Amino acid sequence: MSLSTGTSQPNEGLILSGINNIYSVYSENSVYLCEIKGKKLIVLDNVYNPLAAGDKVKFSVDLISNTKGMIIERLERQNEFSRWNNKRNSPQTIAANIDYFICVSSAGNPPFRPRFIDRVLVMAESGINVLIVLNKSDIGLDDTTVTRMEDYKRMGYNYIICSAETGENMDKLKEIISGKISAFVGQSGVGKSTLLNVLYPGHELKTGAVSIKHDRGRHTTNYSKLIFEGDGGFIDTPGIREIEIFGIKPDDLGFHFTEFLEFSDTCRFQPCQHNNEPDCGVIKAVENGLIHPDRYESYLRILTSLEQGGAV
Ligand SMILES: Nc1nc2c(ncn2[C@@H]2O[C@H](COP(=O)(O)OP(=O)(O)OP(=O)(O)O)[C@@H](O)[C@H]2O)c(=O)[nH]1
Ligand SMILES: [Mg+2]
Ligand SMILES: [Zn+2]
Repeated sequence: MSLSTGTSQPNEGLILSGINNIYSVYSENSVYLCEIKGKKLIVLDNVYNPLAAGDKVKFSVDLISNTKGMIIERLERQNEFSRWNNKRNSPQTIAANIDYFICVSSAGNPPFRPRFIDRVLVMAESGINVLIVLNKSDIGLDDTTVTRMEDYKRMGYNYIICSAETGENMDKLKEIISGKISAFVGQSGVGKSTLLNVLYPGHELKTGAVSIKHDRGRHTTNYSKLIFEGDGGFIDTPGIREIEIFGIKPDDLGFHFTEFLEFSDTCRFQPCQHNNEPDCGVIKAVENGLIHPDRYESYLRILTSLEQGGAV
């Protein structure tokens, strides 16, 4: 047998983070800095940044340094949360193989944006548990915000209203995610890193004032990072301005709005895009106050983008 390659037999590892195509790969209590062999993983043609925090990979260790390696293959994902990256014109996976997707929003500063949550819910695969977190409750909640959260609950999504600042309901959040791998995702400034610093002290994740970030369009957290904690772990991610939807046919979009389902059966046309069609059960439900008009507006906006964008 030849040992001339200078690398180990392939090991299995877990991607903790990736910056400029250098990935931190965790395996058996060590972390290796790895590149992708040949710059492109065969199964993942045309995908910008084909690896995300939480991905499982096969990699070989460079036997001379014993700290570096080459990623050979990405192993099958149990689930993933991805969006379309307009700048790169390609899908971008934000986190993979997660138990809980924590969609973080804030009661204010930056303003509560249910449309962002709607887009997250459309993109979240059925295999992912989504928890909606409304942070910064100490700022004060208006009635419409609370109503929206109750509306999500009726659709089958759980939510927690909390404050990293005062500690309100932080114990409940901790209870839900402990022992699990969770990914904290949301707009910049909603408090993802601050929440994680309260939930898991000791990692000193960087946090930053909202106003400066808004002015400069910068994010305090600048790359996704998986950190182990007890039997689980968490992924802190950089703020995202928008979730661009992709991979859904316009005819199927209605199936991703769970509260539409009980009404879409009665649409005269099947399939129905619930847009201009006569005798549409969904439009009737909106008119009768059974579907929130803002959810329907989210639906129409995404439908338009799917029809125009071609990112399907
Ligand atoms: N009033 C109030 N402010 C909070 C709360 N949680 C976080 N903040 C503040 O909000 C600002 C942004 O917090 P970060 O944790 O940096 O936000 P982030 O979501 O991680 O932002 P990015 O890393 O840019 O995506 C900081 O000034 C925090 O102190 C809260 O519960 N209440
Ligand atoms: Mg952050
Ligand atoms: Zn319809």
